[in-house]
Amino acid sequence: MQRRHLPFAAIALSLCAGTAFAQTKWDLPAAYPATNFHSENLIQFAKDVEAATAGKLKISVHANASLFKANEIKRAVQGGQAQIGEVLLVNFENENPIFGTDGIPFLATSYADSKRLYDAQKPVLEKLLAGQGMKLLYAVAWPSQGIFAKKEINSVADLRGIKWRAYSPATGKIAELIGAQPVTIQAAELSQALATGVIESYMSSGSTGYDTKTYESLKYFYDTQAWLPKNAVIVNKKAFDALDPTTQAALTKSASDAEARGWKVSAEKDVYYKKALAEKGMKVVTPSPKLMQDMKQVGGIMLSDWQKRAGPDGEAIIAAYAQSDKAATKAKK
Ligand code: PCA
Repeated sequence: MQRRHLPFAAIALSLCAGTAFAQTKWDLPAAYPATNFHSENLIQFAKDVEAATAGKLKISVHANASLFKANEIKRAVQGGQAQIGEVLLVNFENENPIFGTDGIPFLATSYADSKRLYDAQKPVLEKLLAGQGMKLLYAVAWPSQGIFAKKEINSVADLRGIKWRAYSPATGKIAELIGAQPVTIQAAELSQALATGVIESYMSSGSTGYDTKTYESLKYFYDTQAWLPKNAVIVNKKAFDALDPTTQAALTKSASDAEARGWKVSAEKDVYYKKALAEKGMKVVTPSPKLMQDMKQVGGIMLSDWQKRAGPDGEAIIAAYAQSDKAATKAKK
């Protein structure tokens, strides 16, 4: 008679598991070190989600490109190998120029402007990601991008021929325009590339300069404040849709909290890391007018090139951004 009873027991167990104990586990690959402020924010986000869902949704953060490399994370989320992930949007500009909106030099150089640019970009970005079976949960800007260099630089001519680390199509394009030699290296491999002399210069934030101990290899940081690229946390649409509405709401609420917290921390860290780099012996320099003029010229070329590639969607973003600038200026008066 045992054989007749067993199935009932199995059904009872699975019913039980299906209600009170159902836990969904998600993996969240990320590309930056666990101590980076984006990663710390992700960990707080995961904690918030777990608390808000009473343990129903558990997100494990895999920092430092330990699960997928920076450039593989987006595809992993799209294909469902990871349910959720953090990507550097500008890394995907070759796929669609819209991803590169926040990598155009001197289009948005402050946190306030970057936030407005994000607001302008968001509807297009959401549509683009939706078409790829994904959903944007939140995005946070990196601190502004400056130039790390081995030697003193007074104009872009001083960068000619040097080995230049690129992390995105746009940072590779800058190298091309200034006559440097681009080598694409993601943050997880940057320390090694610096230590072995594979690269002599690059543009990034003080945050990455600090994370990678750039001060051990390069002496200068030119604070050009050229742009603020964003990390975005994206989720696979099917994985999201499989959650019950309460869990979905808890996830999006925690995401919007993480976004607000992230932008605030980023701005604080922008100041903190420049000081920290100086304390580690780096020269944190205000660029010469000539260097700024040269870099802005590069930015101008890149903006018009981007506008050509980005078409009507790009136009809509630039128009919305300009419109919000007028509104912001008016509000100040
Ligand atoms: N750090 C990342 C991207 C932008 C930034 O500030 C990096 O250098 O890879």
